[in-house]
Amino acid sequence: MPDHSFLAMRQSIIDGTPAIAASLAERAIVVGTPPIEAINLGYVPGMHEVGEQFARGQMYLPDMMASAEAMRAAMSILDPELKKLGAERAMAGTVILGTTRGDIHEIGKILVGTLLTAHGFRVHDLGVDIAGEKFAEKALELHADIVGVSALLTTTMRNQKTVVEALQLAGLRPQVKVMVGGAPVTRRWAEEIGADGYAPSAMTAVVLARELMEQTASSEPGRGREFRLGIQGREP
Ligand code: HCB
Repeated sequence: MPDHSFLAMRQSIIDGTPAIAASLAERAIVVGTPPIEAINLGYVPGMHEVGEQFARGQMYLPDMMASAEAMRAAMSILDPELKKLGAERAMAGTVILGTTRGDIHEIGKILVGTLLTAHGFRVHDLGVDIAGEKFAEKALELHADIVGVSALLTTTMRNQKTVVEALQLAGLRPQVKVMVGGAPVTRRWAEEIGADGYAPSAMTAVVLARELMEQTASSEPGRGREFRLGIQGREP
């Protein structure tokens, strides 16, 4: 796909125009652009620009909401295409995803869920503003291998720690790995709160999830069998 198409996608996010964002996504599919390229080279850079303009006071909350709507419109077209890849694969592991308590940012988390699904993981998305205990309850119910916690605000990232604590309290910590992410989150923060890993993007979240499954497989041989079947597909 030519560069100007990616620039148009980026601009549709900055302008907050869902109809244009969606029609560019449809066009991308028709011309055979890999959905992940459209996301990474077109739409996500638009979202980053929006964040920067908001920080500089050049954009306001309603503008940011319109941009989020445009992103969702594009994702609603690209998401099913990405997920089709996962349907052809063996199960790689079960992941519970959610945005932490007090935080309603969901776009990055949805993207992580889509790519994990595309790479054979079974994903259960709890949504936004989720308390630590809810993560633990669902992890227990679905025998999750990994819990992925998103936080976009410096004020809510500390709630990622409450997820680790809730899993500990439920006695699940030995078998459930925790990965954290979100704009303000760092590897150092992940270490500080006792998480098993940090991923700065959806692509690296897939790589990390696979590494975490490998760790589980080597510590519990029977449990990793599905994962080893699952990694036979295309690399992220
Ligand atoms: Co929001 N917001 N926002 N916001 N927002 C940010 C996050 C700021 C950085 C903007 C800024 O000031 N530059 C800022 C936070 C500052 C801070 O705390 N350091 C901010 C603020 C201040 C606020 C409000 C407080 C504004 C207000 O009300 N005055 C408010 C808070 C509401 C709340 O949560 N309680 C608010 C509201 C909103 C919305 C509702 C308008 C909208 C969200 C809509 C939605 O998600 N449905 C919004 C948006 C869109 C943003 C920005 C512009 C984009 C976020 C986004 O979608 N990024 C964001 C600016 C920015 O982040 N640069 C801004 C794109 C995705 C693809 O990236 O980082 O989320 P991502 O996810 C990546 C990555 O981190 C990783 O993979 C993802 C995919 O590649 N990842 C994981 C994420 N989670 C992971 C979990 C894992 O386990 C592994 C990897």
